[in-house]
Amino acid sequence: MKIGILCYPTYGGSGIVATELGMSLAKKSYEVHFISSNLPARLDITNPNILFHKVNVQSYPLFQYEPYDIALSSMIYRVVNFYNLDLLHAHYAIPYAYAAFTAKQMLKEEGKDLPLVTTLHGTDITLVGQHPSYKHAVEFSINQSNSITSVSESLKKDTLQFFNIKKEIQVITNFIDNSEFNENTACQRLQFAQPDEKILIHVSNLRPVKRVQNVLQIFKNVQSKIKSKLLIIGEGPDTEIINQFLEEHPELISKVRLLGKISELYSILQISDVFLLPSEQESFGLAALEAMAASTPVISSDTGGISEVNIHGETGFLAKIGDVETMSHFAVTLLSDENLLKQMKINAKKQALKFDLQNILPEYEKMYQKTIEDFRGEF
Ligand code: GMT
Repeated sequence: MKIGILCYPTYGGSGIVATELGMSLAKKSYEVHFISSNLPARLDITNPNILFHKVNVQSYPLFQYEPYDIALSSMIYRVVNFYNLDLLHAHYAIPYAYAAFTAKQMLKEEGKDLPLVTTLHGTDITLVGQHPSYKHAVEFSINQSNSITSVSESLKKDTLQFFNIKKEIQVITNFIDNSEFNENTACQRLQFAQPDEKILIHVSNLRPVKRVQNVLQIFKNVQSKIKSKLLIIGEGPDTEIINQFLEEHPELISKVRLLGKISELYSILQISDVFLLPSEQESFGLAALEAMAASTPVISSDTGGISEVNIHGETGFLAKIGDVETMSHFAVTLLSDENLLKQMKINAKKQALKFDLQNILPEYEKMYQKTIEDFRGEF
């Protein structure tokens, strides 16, 4: 089967899911074509079944904004024509599902067509997709998809509530390859903390929706009771909030380390004691699942689909969005009780195994097969 994957190349969750999915399919001999503005961050291009097609946006002095969506649909059209793809899979409705629909219209003019799968990832529905500037186009392109998948029950519910969707939405959750985590992949704990210190960690693209200020406040409370370090991995618009916080609290400068975008994410998660995810919104929380796969319990806000992954009192704790005091209390409780911490680490790993790639990949494969069969049956 030849699949075209349309996704963001950056470190956001939708791009990561799309990339990991495509790479896993390629290992099973699918021919996978990535179409994106840049090489996706985690894409291993050395697999001969993976091809990458860069969308080239041609600038012109007249253009106030670069017409990425037009260049994208032209590239989709070309790739489908050149390689005879069987199916397109758009990750994130804006602009991928919309551009795929346009490409399909162009192909139809030549008597060609192929089915489109759209996976809804979160902010395309809960945040940006609801803006009046995008809402109608998002709703339209979702409805034009042959199959729609959502990464959690919660996101499915939100989609049906916010949009007039005429098709069934299938939930296929985020997944993790647990085989990438073992004792040999962990880095040296001493690189980041003294033996008597605990490690708190936050990983995100530091957008406002991640509420990094809450991460810092929680850490400030925790470190006043428990010797600890905070590691922050990622880059984004709210990096300055961290610098400002450290300016206001210089005593914490030596305790907080901002590591930026790094490729050793999994090895650092493995030496961490607790993962903080106080997001405003999280359709699933792939970052929490990655932490759990590294046996790291999660303290998160109770929003969106996080409670489908992080089980309160078992794999970590959940509290209301912005309830820094309760989250700090949970962190102190967990980090000061070695037995509880040990048990939650075991539980977190068990939970991550439920979302293992081996369980979720067949769901995607079955959905592709059915989508193609239904599509061909219509002709
Ligand atoms: O979380 C982000 O800011 C990135 C965003 C994306 O679409 O790139 O992630 C969303 O998709 C992930 C993969 O499906 C989910 O695990 C994240 O929960 C979701 N983020 C939000 O809903 C805020």
